[in-house]
Amino acid sequence: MARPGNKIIQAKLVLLGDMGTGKTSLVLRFIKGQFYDHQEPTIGAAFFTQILSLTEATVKFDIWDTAGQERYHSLAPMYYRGAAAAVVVYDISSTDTFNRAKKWVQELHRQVSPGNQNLVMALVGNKSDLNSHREVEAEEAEQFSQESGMFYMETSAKTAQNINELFYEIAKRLARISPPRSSGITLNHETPDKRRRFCCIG
Ligand SMILES: Nc1nc2c(ncn2[C@@H]2O[C@H](COP(=O)(O)OP(=O)(O)OP(=O)(O)O)[C@@H](O)[C@H]2O)c(=O)[nH]1
Ligand SMILES: [Mg+2]
Repeated sequence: MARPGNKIIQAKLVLLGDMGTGKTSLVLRFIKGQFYDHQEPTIGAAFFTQILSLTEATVKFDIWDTAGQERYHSLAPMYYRGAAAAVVVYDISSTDTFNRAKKWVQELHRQVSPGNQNLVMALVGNKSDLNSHREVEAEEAEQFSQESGMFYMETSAKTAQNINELFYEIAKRLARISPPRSSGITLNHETPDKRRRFCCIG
């Protein structure tokens, strides 16, 4: 529930990353508190909504969970265009997925962030429970995220480690950069020349 007088922000969030890194699992853990050992690969994309209440704002997330399989790559711009937040996920036990994450970050920088300085970007090393099989050192990922204007977090959809923290951190950053309260209602529709990233109901 929104607190009286509290700012309401509607924000599109997109998850990107290689197949099998745990994007769907992260979202299901966050929204439903569930985890499946045999999560089905996503086809195209899946859509979820979730509301987070902070002291300073209520954030309504429209979450687009994209499919990591290469054959769906060409669909990705549909989901990251107009996004207020992008979460790029890799699996800490796979260097290949980290390299793929770097490619996603490059694509986001090319396609989205030049006209969108306020895009909140997170680099997520998922499957932190597989630490004994780690292939990507946290320091390397942290350094890459800093160079790329992102924040970095390691999560586990399996154990729930840092899942809520991840979405709260994004919500806090969105609240910080969202436009000041307005009296009207602006829906999150996209105009041909300028796609709005926020929706504020004062
Ligand atoms: N050990 C462990 N396994 C995980 C974790 N997160 C996801 N998995 C497993 O990894 C596999 C892939 O998870 P998904 O959530 O389907 O991955 P995805 O990134 O959505 O994959 P695509 O939809 O194909 O892009 C599943 O078998 C999950 O159970 C985690 O934090 N730890
Ligand atoms: Mg998926």
